Amino acid sequence: MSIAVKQRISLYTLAPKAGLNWPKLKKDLLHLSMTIYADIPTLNVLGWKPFFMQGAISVNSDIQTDVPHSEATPAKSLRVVRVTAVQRTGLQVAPMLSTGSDKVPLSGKWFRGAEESRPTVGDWVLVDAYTGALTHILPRLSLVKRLSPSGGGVQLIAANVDAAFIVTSCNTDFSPARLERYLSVVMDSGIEPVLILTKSDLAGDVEAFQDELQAQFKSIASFVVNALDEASVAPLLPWCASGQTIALLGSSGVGKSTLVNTLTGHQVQFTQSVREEDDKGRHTTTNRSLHKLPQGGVILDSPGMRELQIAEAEEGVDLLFADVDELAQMCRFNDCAHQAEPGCAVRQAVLDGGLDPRRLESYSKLKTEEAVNRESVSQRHNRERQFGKKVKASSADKHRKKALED
Ligand SMILES: Nc1nc2c(ncn2[C@@H]2O[C@H](COP(=O)(O)OP(=O)(O)OP(=O)(O)O)[C@@H](O)[C@H]2O)c(=O)[nH]1
Ligand SMILES: [Mg+2]
Ligand SMILES: [Zn+2]
Repeated sequence: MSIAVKQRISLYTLAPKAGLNWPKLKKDLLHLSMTIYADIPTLNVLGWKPFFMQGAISVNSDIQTDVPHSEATPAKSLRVVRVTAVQRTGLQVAPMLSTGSDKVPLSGKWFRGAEESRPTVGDWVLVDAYTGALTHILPRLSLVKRLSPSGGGVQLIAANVDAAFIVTSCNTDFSPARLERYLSVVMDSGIEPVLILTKSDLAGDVEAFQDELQAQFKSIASFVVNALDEASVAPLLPWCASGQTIALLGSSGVGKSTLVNTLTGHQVQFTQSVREEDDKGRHTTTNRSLHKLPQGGVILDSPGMRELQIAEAEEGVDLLFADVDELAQMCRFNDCAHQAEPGCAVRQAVLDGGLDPRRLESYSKLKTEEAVNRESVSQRHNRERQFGKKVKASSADKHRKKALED
């Protein structure tokens, strides 16, 4: 099948006079004349969805879907691939390019600008078939991010995720407040959350964990499993079907990589025992990576998180605490902090026994944290935007001068 509507733009001559960003426009025009090759059956195995085709069409509507990925394409062409890992020097992608490489180096421009404009694991991207360079990131269906632990901006964790397996264990790692952090981030992006408690085989009182899960998160799918045992993780298989992308999130040592190994049926990820004295893991996995599942979906392993500070996840917090949010609408003051204000419907619900004080504490904490972090991220974005404008202006100026000299 070929979708062939060639687009022509005659701005070549107008651009410099109109003060447009000439190098960028030249690059955009170049891509408009490059056919995009998307081997859909091969991409399907990696979690492709028709949604992503829209993004490809917006780059160039000339798309060839009947050329096998392994076949070489003309020099003037772009290939659709998925980012399976991000390394310091570039990306690892699948399927492999016809050059025989699965590496895509990243030029400096991809490290400038807001974090959201950089590629992350799970992204569908376009790569120049001739130079192997990354040209576009296709619009995302979802994005998991947190406040960068190094401070300031956000850190991207994964893109285009359908379901998140939020993993903790039947030991001291289990904490409803910690799970609420993960849930806020995941729900903010419209990703389906699934709570998984591992190490059921090691726990003295599994029922106590099960009861607590039910009491705190009854509307969210949850499972208590032995991650080492295939039969025990079988209830997770409905999320692993073709076209699905699952992200594993949780602290170090909870068994994320163990789940990858059991679900894929292969020892694809290295695992390591936890410290006996406090159940803490040894940060065994250090890179995010994508793995194919026998059921047709793909699963993303990631390093255990020391801390998940939320940012830009206001909607997620409101969704997770929809009951508290609803009560808050009934408070006398619309900026009620639910502390000591008169007419506070939220505190009243706690007094009446209708709202768990722990949930109120968690809600208030996450709301405040999210607002503070969102503000700091937005200030950083503004600074970067200003800086970007300055760089662009000086580069456009240089090109204008050069055009006059020519
Ligand atoms: N008995 C038992 N051991 C488990 C279970 N899940 C994980 N383990 C063990 O716990 C240890 C840590 O598991 P990993 O899979 O490496 O943990 P991880 O979450 O990937 O940790 P990081 O890579 O550090 O983030 C390993 O020794 C696993 O064999 C389980 O359900 N039962
Ligand atoms: Mg691991
Ligand atoms: Zn109130």
